[in-house]
Amino acid sequence: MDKKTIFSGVQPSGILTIGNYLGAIKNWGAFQEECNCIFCVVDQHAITVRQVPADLRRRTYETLAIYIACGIDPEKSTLFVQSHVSGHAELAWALNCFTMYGELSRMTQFKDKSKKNADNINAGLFTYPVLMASDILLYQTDLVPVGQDQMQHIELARDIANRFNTVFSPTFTVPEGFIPKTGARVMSLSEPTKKMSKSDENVNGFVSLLDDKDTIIRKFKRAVTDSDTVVCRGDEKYGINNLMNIYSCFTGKTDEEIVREFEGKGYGDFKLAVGEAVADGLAPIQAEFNKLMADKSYLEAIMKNGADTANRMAQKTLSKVYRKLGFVGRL
Ligand code: AQP
Repeated sequence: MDKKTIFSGVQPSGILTIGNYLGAIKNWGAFQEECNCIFCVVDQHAITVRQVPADLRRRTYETLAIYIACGIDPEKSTLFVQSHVSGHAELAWALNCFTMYGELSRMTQFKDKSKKNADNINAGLFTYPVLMASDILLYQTDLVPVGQDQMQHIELARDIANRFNTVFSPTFTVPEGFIPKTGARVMSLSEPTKKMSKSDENVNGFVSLLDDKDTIIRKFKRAVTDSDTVVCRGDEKYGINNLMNIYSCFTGKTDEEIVREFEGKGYGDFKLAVGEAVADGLAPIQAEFNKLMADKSYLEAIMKNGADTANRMAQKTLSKVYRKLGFVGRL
């Protein structure tokens, strides 16, 4: 049987958070042995929001180093930078013509980001899901491991693929989303009804994968909770529910075990324990990250090899699409 193809990516729009880690990257490694894995640093998505060019460049390297530090093996997976493979933008143009204005208007992320960036509601922000569909469909992807917030975009990618396949003939594999059981939606520490985001202006809302131990513990100590004192889940206990999810992801403990562990103790003890578990969990990733960042030429060799491999796969799909659309092939 053919190996399944897995595709996913993260925008280098900030330093990656434990949300990006638990919702996405942490789950990618498990596919490497059995599947054809393609992981991309999606820099073209990042410019839908204004970026400082030097920061974007640095974060592109950092994001690639984080992928590897989190266990993605460049010998087993294809790792590359989106803007190095022109097929993403090219397919996006074609797929724009198979995506409806109404569909894009319903995207929750577009609505949220339009509110956050009211002075820059550009067309790229609106058509972002089409570029994402292109990322996925270009590689005939079977499975896309992402956090909960991206499921709406995956649904749209499926609709676009089905539409194109129906208008012409089967061209694209129709992808499925893969959401982890825990960690699919890590919430902000300062506003626990809102998802944790790397571009949050409030740095206390997120824990970055590169935060040092003191910073991590301080951020958890300040985490917004409720006025109850018992460590257990509750419908309105958004902050504690979130901390229990994070603690469970980093320690592997069940809810029952967590409740038992903190019986008779207060929120203060719990927050400290969560901070310590996260800091300990991130320490080996940070050590590996620092080593990788000291060897830029190694990262560049991975980017180059990855782009060559990805480009070969991308061109196959793109030429199929162009032929079906009726474009005269380049002579
Ligand atoms: N809070 C989260 N909990 C679980 N998963 C999350 N992801 C993002 N936030 C959480 C998952 O991380 C992957 C990469 O996301 P992205 O960078 O492509 O875009 P995003 O979803 O918009 O992530 P951010 O951190 O919120 O970025 P900014 O601030 O730039 O918009 C995806 O799989 C996503 O589901």
